[in-house]
Amino acid sequence: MLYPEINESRNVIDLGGAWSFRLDDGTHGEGWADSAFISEGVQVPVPASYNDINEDLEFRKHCGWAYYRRTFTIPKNLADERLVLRFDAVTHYAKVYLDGELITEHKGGFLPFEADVTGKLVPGKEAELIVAVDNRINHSTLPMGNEGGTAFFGSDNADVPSVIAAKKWRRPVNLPNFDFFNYAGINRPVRLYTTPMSYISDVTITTGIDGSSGIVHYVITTEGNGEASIEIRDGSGKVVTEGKGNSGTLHIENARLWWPYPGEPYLYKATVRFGEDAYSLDFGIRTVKVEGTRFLINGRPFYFKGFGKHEDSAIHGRGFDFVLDMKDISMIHWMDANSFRTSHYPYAEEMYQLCDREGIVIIDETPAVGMGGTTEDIYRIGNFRSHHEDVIKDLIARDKNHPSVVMWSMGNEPDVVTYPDSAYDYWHSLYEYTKALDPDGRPVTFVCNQNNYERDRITREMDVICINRYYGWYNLSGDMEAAVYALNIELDFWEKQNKPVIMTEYGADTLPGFHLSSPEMFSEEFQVLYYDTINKEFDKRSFMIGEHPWNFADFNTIQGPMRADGNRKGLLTRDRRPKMAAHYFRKRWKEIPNFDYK
Ligand code: BDP
Repeated sequence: MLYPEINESRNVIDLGGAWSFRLDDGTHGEGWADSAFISEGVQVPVPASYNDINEDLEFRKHCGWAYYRRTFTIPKNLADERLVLRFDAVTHYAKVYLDGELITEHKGGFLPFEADVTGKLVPGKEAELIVAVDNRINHSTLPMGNEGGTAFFGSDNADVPSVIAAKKWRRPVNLPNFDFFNYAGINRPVRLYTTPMSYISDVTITTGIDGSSGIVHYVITTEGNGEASIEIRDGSGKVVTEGKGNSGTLHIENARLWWPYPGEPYLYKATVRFGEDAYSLDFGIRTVKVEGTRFLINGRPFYFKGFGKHEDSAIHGRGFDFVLDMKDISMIHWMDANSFRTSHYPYAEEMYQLCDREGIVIIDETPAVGMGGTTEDIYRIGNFRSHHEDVIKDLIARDKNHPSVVMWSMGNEPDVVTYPDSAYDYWHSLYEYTKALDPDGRPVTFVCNQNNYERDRITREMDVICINRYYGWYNLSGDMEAAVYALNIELDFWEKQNKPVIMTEYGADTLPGFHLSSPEMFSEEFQVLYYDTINKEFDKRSFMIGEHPWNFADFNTIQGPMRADGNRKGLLTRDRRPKMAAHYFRKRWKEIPNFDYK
């Protein structure tokens, strides 16, 4: 799906701002949209999560539908244009009403969807837009919520009659089976864009390298009548090659490649035309390949220095925050990191555009997190397979052209139940499905939790083995000697698989300003000791091709006895101030080059 663009043939109207908003009061039920009821509510900003905008506790703990409303009039001079309403992300389920008519609905809170409203939205006449949003999570949603009242943290599942009774008695609550706050609402921009009536609906660009030439394969998908063409310019605006027709292969002599920073992340601009329509996109020439225990970018072995991240900030929640994204890029450069994983859902498209330009490598993850949370086999009882496939399809359709995206992650940490045939069949077939979809043939992985790696049959089948391990934190807590002993036993196992391994999560909760001369858990000194001890082991193993500490920054999560003011494993605080460990990594990563380290 193309990102909305303003250019010679297209217009974009931003529908952000203050919208009327009301939480469902439980009496109206699904999909109900009543202008008067919503208008009596409060004003909230779009885009943003609604949870931290208002002091009423209901905003934070709401479970169910909420309604947004605004009116607008588009200019009369758009009368001959095709009009499309685009929602970049509504979390988690959306029903959209234009002048009372349900025009589209969408499941999944982290990917865009659109509705063609040509003929429905009359230029010059006021229109009413209502968006009903459902934040409920369960065994059919991604991310997944627990059913049956199971809490993520704590010993809430104990066999205590009064607790069991209270769980049945209480109002419905969302019980995420994942460790980040279930921020909801219209989290990313809402825009109306125009195209001519005959238009470009998609562009796919993949690249290769042949000696000093860059090879560019393109496919232009169109609707209506016209001739398709493409023109490629270099950074100075000079046309370097062009082609005619809906698909083809072009060559760029002496091509400049896209390299991760501090290499040059060189971008070319492709301008595609079809009839009256035009669309431009930046792309990079680069290749990605796994060979033995190496991850090759442009044929050279790359070492991942970076983080698991979140889209999370004070007040905005998970709402699109461009200022924060830019700050994060700056902090990534400051720490000499070169990559991150979009744990645990696809991020806003603007972040990928920034990473293309800034030379930051992305492992792009779906929202398949929290799969489990039941003593039963989730693959047999859950109803999520087709949704998972849709999400992968839409993710690749959205992000396929970004040079920064080098690998797909199908999901994070399904519960330990990765051993039975049902789990194997699920992930194995999903891996093949994902592989077949990507025109760029990127490696595919899924991220495995701390489990019985000997019994696990899925992780070892991935192109890159991605493991989250908390030796010294959740187990062998505080005992770094024992943690390293255990880690090495496991690394010996992975060494035999002859595949590249990335530690996609490891970390320790740390309270900034809490100092100890003899490092114990939660102190800044312990966080440094923890990382320093473990990193020394990675350095000894050539198949360990990346380290992604968990997490880039502290983040908000569900309340519970294991979390005080969120998850505190950040190298940075939530407002992006460095803890001691950030300085530690900054020093370490300065010494580790992007390429040929291993
Ligand atoms: C991992 C999860 C991550 C959590 C982290 C933690 O992948 O989402 O935040 O543990 O507990 O298992 O800090």
